[in-house]
Amino acid sequence: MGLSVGIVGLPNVGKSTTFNALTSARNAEAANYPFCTINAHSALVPVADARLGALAAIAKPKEIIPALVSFTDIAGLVAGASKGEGLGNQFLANIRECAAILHLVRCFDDANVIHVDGAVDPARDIAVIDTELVLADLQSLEKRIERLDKQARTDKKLVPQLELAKRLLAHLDTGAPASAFKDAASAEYESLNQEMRFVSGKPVIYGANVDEAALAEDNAYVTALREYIACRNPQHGGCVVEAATRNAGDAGTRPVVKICAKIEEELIDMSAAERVEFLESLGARESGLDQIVHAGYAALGLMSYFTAGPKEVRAWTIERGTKAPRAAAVIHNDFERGFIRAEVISYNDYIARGGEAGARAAGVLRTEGKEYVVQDGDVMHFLFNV
Ligand SMILES: Nc1nc2c(ncn2[C@@H]2O[C@H](COP(=O)(O)OP(=O)(O)OP(=O)(O)O)[C@@H](O)[C@H]2O)c(=O)[nH]1
Ligand SMILES: [Mg+2]
Repeated sequence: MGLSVGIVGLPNVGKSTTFNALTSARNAEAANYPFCTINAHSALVPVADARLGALAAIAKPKEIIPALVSFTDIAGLVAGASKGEGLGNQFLANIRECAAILHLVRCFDDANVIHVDGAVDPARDIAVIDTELVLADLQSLEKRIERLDKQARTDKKLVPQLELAKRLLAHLDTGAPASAFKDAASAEYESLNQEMRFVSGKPVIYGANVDEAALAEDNAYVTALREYIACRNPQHGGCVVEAATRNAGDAGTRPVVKICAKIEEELIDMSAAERVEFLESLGARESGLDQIVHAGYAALGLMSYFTAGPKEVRAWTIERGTKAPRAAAVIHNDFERGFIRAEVISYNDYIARGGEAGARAAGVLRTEGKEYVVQDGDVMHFLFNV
């Protein structure tokens, strides 16, 4: 498990530039013409977590292994992409594989950078992409319903799923994303989504790609983007979802992260600390990457626990609410199967007591069983049978 983020948006809005900046490697060609990215490029990015350094100062491990987030630079979409316009449908498979979407929106002026629709207009641009994602899901769902319809005639167990699929089809038909579907939390939806991987069902983080000046203070484009997302600007058909029927994760609650891709790309050769300092001098609170990773963790309900010893100090990513045996499976499947118990020290106790021995002596090392819900920052040691 872990966080995988696909960077989605219109052509030429700065997706590859952002990808390069995020992954600190120029492995995606960034160039000033639309459709410069044809194949998806992916890269793993370590998640900055100051707690790892603090744990390592005590455990003195040979290695520090951070959690990793994978980013995928996806080809630009245009209106009609779901029907084969532009680079057409090939983008879909790349989006399906990702857990979350970073929807990058152009929020900068630059006469030298072509906009596929002639002018910068965040609300219109977002609507184009969102519509394509919904249309793509509509198409694949229609086909699935045809098959389900036939199967359900002989296998009555499939009837609830067929009914849910039909309700979802009607919902998508209004232009609303699958993430705003009112039954999105049901078991039938989960199972259908596991198979179909609805592209409009994924959590979205909006990345406003701005110029330097707008890092400190929103420019008019960022304001327009925020208004559109808050659904105060129905001019572009944005208010497809009634406020009362919104679920967490849909348009009303999607986070906005401001990044200046071009600057961050220029900072690639700086150390992480120098980069943050430079960005702070421009009025940004954290680097674009850190903001995106944090927003992604929050959107997907992810958190980290740690293992700490002389060999390594390592962060492991799990969903909030995960019980100890499942959390152990992230390290190794055998750990879940043969789970006996876990020794747990909360992060603050580990630091305050100077490590495991101190925590044990102070009585703050706890023994927890199968029902223990792992907490963010827990330092875990699993005992298991093979
Ligand atoms: N002024 C300015 N230019 C930018 C910024 N971000 C990207 N650009 C430029 O915009 C052009 C397109 O950037 P890319 O990163 O290739 O865009 P893309 O979204 O990957 O485009 P496709 O792959 O064609 O979909 C390049 O010339 C970038 O240098 C920015 O924040 N400010
Ligand atoms: Mg590109």
